[in-house]
Amino acid sequence: MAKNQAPKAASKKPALLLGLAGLVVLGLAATLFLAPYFRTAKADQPGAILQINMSGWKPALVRAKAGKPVTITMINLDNQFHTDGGGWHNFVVPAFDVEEKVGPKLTRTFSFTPTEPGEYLFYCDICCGGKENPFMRGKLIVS
Ligand SMILES: [Cu+2]
Repeated sequence: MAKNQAPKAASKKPALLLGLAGLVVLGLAATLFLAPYFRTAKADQPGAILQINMSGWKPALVRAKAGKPVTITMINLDNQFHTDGGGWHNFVVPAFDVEEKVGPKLTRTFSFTPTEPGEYLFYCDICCGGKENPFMRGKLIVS
């Protein structure tokens, strides 16, 4: 005598929609949070935005013109809890007497003027073996 009842599929719909909305919100939040970490400099601009952390420079290339100021923005992604260097990094170019430091989780912008065309090494010598560590090195191309 039992009546056939229609399955209660309709009642599951609101939960599914709520779940999807939650995923969309999480996706947006993640995108906003991560955006600065994927921002990189254009290769042809007279300067560079460089991210630095324990795994190295990104990008590890700076282009400049001889006799023209080049502006570097260093974004330090490391925090102060790194045992090696306390999360500090620096940007060193001995050829042009440049040595600029950036503290943990901070951004630092500075300029210098390369005087001679050529390819030069830049590096961080605060952490992780410094200049001897290939990850702490980058190339400065002056044309
Ligand atoms: Cu470093």
